Amino acid sequence: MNRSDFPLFRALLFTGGLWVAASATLLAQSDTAGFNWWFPPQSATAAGEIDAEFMLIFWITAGAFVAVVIALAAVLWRFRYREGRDPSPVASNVRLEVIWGGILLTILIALAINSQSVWGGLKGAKPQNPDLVVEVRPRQFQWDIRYSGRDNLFGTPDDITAINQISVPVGKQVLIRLKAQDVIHSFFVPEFRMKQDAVPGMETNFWFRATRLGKMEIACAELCGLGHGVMRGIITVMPADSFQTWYSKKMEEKQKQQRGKVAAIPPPETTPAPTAAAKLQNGRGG
Ligand SMILES: [Cu+2]
Repeated sequence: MNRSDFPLFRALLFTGGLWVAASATLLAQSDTAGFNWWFPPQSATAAGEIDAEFMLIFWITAGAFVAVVIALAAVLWRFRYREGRDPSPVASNVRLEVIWGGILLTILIALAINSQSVWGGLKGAKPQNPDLVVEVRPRQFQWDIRYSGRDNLFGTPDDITAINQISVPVGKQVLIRLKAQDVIHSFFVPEFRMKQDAVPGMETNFWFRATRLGKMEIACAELCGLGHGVMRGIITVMPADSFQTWYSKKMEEKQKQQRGKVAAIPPPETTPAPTAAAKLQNGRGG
C-alpha cells in the first residue's frame, strides 16, 4: 500500500470498527428475553411490532449515515489540496441527483406503507368487546382513575376510584377511555410502546394486552403545565385471578362505604339546624 493512502485507510478502519462494534452490541442485546439496553422491557403485545419498526428505521438510517461518512472521507481525500491543481467548475449532476433522490423516495414510501400497516393493525379499530374498561380522566397534574363497579356503568355511586394507580389483568384486552378534564395530556406507557393524547371535550381510547407482570410507569407525554414533570402514575399488571380478587374486594369495600353513607343521612323527623341566613334574619328581627 502506498504511504499517502494511510489517512484514508485509517479513517475507513475507524468508521468500520465503530460500525461493527455498534452492530455487535445491538445484536447481542436485542434478543435476550425481549430486553435490550436502550428500551424498557416489552410488556404488551404491540411492543414487538413497534420495536421492529424502530429497528428497521434505525438500521436504514445507520447504514445511510455510515455511507455518507465514508463518501465524505473519500471525497476529502481524493480532492485534497495539491500544488498546481485547479478547483473543478462542476456545480451539479442531474443524473446523480435523480438517482439518489429516487432511492431516497423509494425507501421513504416503502417505510410509510410498512409503518401504516403496523399502525393500522394496532390502532385502527377500537375493540368492541374488551375484557375490562377503565376510565382515565387526567387533569393538572394527576390521573383520575375510575372503574365502573358492580353495575358496569360509569359515573354512578358504586364506581371504584383511584388516583395515579391502575391495576389490570395480564393477557386480557383492556380499553382505556381517556377524558381530559382541563388541557391536553398524553397517556404514555413506555413498556407498552403506546401513547395516546387525552383531549378535553372528547373521548380518546388506548387499548392493550399486557404480557408482563409488574409495575410500570404512566408518564404524561404532553407538556400540560408547570407540574407536567411530576404527572406520573403506576400501572400494575397482575395475574388474572389476583385481579379478580382485587376487583371483588374493591367492589365490596365500595358497597360497605355506600351503606355507611346511607346510615349517616339524618332521619327526616330531625329538625334541621338553622342556616346562617336564618340566624342573620333572627338577629335583625330581635
Ligand atoms: Cu403533562
